[in-house]
Amino acid sequence: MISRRGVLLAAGLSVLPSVLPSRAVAAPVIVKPLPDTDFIVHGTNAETRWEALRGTGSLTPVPKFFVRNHTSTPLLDATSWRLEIHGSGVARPLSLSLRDLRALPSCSVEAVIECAGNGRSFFTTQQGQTVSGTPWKLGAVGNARWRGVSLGLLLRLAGLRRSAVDVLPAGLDAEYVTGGVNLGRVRRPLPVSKALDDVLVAYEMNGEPLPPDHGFPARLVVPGWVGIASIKWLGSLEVSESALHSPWDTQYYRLLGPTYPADGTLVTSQVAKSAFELGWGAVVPAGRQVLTGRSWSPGGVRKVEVSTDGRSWRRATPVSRGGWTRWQVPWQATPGEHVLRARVDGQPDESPYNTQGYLFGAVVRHPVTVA
Ligand SMILES: Nc1nc2c(c(=O)[nH]1)N[C@H]1C(S)=C(S)[C@@H](COP(=O)(O)O)O[C@H]1N2
Ligand SMILES: [Mo]
Repeated sequence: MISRRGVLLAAGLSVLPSVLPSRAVAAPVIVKPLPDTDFIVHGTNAETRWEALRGTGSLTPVPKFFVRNHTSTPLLDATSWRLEIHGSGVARPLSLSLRDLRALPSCSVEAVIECAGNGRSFFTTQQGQTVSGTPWKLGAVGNARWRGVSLGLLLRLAGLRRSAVDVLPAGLDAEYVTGGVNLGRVRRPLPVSKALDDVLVAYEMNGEPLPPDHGFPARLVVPGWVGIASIKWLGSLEVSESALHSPWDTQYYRLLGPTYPADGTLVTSQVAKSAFELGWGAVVPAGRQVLTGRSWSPGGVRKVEVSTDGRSWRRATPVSRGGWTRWQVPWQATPGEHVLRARVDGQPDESPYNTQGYLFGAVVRHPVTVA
């Protein structure tokens, strides 16, 4: 990528500090390294390779955690950063520094963040349907321990009014321009009921300060809801007595298509999924193997089953629980082509079609070669 400085230099202009944006400096789209062994890159986004999770614990190591950026990761200055809480729904607007935020009582939660479009490519490869959006396999998901301040506490400190209905968190990354239209800051409304339930303004991920790609210095973590709810690089929270909207709840993140109402159905919770810790089309040695994988569901994981023969199902043994459940199952692998399947309570064989390919929840048929 050519930096802004590079563009200006190429145009023969001198670069004065005053022409550079004060809040963010030019940076690559994603700051952290994206080794091919750990990631599949899709434009400004990178999904985790499932085989890269084998042998790791329940928490996704931060260097392997998927990144979904509408534009690029901003490098924000922690000392000048502020979180503004304002709007008709609060009696005492607040402007908090990172130090203020860190001085408040904190709590932590282990939670999965998963893109609404995770698994989208299977609408096409498994169901023969055409959908728009990033063709993720199953790697647009990660599980971390997040620490921060309860959003409910912040809203109460700001004098939340009983009449407040919606909260609109907005990011400090660049405005999102698509198809020649500027949609403004990445932002998406959240009803006050969810905001008061289990939402966190997080400044730590797996015990370390949030890294730039995952929202430094603070992001929202909205457990159980699609990833877009967990706004990164949080700069403001508008609280309102009337409904708030943005293109991220009116245009995107709606289920649209023949079986949905004309203006679509809003996407909020995720759906259950399962994945093997194996590459797509992996080559597995013949003989006694242990298949490992993970299942996750906003409703919790009870029973996980695996099929290795295209017909019958066996119970997998849970290895650990938490944001997701790790499991394993023995397999006597015989040479040839095989299709592995894993399913968690009630995972269907087919996902309802929607034009933007959200919420793929069907059992994925995972091809492997035993050699
Ligand atoms: N400000 C901002 N917040 C954002 C995004 C973004 O582009 N900008 N992407 C959202 C989407 S679509 C997802 S799936 C998650 C991804 O979080 P991660 O990159 O930390 O994995 O962040 C969400 N929060
Ligand atoms: Mo997403």
